[in-house]
Amino acid sequence: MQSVRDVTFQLLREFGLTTIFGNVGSTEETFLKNFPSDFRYVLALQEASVIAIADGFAQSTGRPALVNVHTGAGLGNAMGNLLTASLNKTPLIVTAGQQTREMLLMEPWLTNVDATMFPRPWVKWAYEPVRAEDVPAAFMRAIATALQPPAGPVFLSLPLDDWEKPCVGPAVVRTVSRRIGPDNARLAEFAKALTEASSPVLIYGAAIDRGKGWSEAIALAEALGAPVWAAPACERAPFPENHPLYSGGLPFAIGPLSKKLEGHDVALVVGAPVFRYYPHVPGPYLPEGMRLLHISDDAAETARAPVGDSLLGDAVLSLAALAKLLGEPKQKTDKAREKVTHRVASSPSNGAKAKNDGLLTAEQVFTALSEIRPPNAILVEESPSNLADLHKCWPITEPASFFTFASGGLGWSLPASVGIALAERDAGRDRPVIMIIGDGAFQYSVQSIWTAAQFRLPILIVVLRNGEYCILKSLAAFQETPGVPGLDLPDIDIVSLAKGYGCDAVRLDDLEAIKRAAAEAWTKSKPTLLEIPISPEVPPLL
Ligand SMILES: Cc1ncc(C[n+]2csc(CCOP(=O)(O)OP(=O)(O)O)c2C)c(N)n1
Ligand SMILES: [Mg+2]
Repeated sequence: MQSVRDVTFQLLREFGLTTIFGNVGSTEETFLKNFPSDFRYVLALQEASVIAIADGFAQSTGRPALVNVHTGAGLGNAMGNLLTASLNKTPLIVTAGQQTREMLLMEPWLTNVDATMFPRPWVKWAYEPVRAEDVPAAFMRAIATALQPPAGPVFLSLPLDDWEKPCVGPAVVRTVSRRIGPDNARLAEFAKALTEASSPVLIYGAAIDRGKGWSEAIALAEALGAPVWAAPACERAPFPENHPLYSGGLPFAIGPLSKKLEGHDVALVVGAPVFRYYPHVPGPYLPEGMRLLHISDDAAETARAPVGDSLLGDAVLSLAALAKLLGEPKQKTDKAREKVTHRVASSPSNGAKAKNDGLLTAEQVFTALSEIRPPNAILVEESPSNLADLHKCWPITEPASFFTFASGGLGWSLPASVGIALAERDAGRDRPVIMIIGDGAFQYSVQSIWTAAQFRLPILIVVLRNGEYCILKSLAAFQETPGVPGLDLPDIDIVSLAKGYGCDAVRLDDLEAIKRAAAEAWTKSKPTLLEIPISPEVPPLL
């Protein structure tokens, strides 16, 4: 007779879930016992890193990823990045060990009390099997749930004494659809509204890049001749940023966003929330007289939109179907193109430093790095106060080349870059990965660079050291809250931290040296960190 472990591992093989991202404890050792040689264990030293490495890996492979953390405490450490994975719509099968069933009633050490409540509301489904022999089928249901739209994390709590129990195999293997087709009648209404619009505008979201839909997104934009904005705080780039119809990223505040859409009568949002706002800047949601159409496969997202009419459906299927309904490109292409606000081309770096304090600015650093970046480089970002400069200096021109977090919770991007680099290597693509991060953000999941070093991943990590939580100073000015403590970060030796975890690391304040070090980083078989002191100047928030 097979064991629960045998049947479960066989099911995992069927789904290619042979990499387990984890941090182990006694409640997980029974699951990992005699770890099969065709499986790979990716150890991260803290669970925030475990989840985000898995998230980056899943996004990069386009497939679900399997996570194993240590009962309640490990899940607790994982929660911030679990929230982010949920908003990123990443299918993660998150598992944690549970104490022995026989002792659960009296709650010994390591009991995950109310295990299925703990990860909510950031998982689509949480379950602790009622019987040991239900474990394999629970995995099957977890995989199906994580993959079905909207994709997202699920959680299984697995008592440590289940794995040796007898189990009848093999587990039933099922497949599920990952895309919901749009309703044709509703789609025809949307197409009519777009055709009749005198000046339509498109707002594209991360679901387009997740669904590998750049060509469909371009085809619709060109068929309409409409300008394209990236949705506010978009976690992936949905459209080539060097395309003549690209207008930039929308601001994440109510009033300023609606101002940007002025002059248009119909807006179509595809694959993003309406809208991802952050600071409260009052104003109308939309300019006077505008009709908003919204396409998403997430019914919660379409339900909570404050304005507009929605269509439930996969972003890319809907784009393709709409382009078909619209037919040949319209004459107004040229007119619409004239309206597109072309972004300022970044000026080449000249080696000069900012005048005021002798330190480089983030913009100078980004411009210099952009000059030497390979065209297929992947940019992973978590640099709050410098994001606008980064987008300006570093247009994304290829799909799946920009990743950041959909949540606002720091500590995701550094470990995510590790998962992305691992997936790149697995796939034999080996696209160079550059990770740009603030000195504050770097600290949240810093342990993940050890995993990068252990797996010999040649990630270039650029830490912009302004010695502060700059964006929070901008917010304090914006919110008129002077005197907030805890916004300065003196005395952190980032180079030593990186070396301590096994990375190459150096502090540089000269643009030519930065370019040389960056170009060299991608030729190595280990991560390289550049600590770059930058001006602590605090820019306005919006
Ligand atoms: C988990 C988490 N804790 C705290 C915050 C609040 N927060 C937002 S931005 C920020 C500072 C980021 O500092 P840094 O990375 O140095 O970037 P800078 O603003 O200096 O560019 C903090 C602490 C957060 N977003 N997420
Ligand atoms: Mg900082």
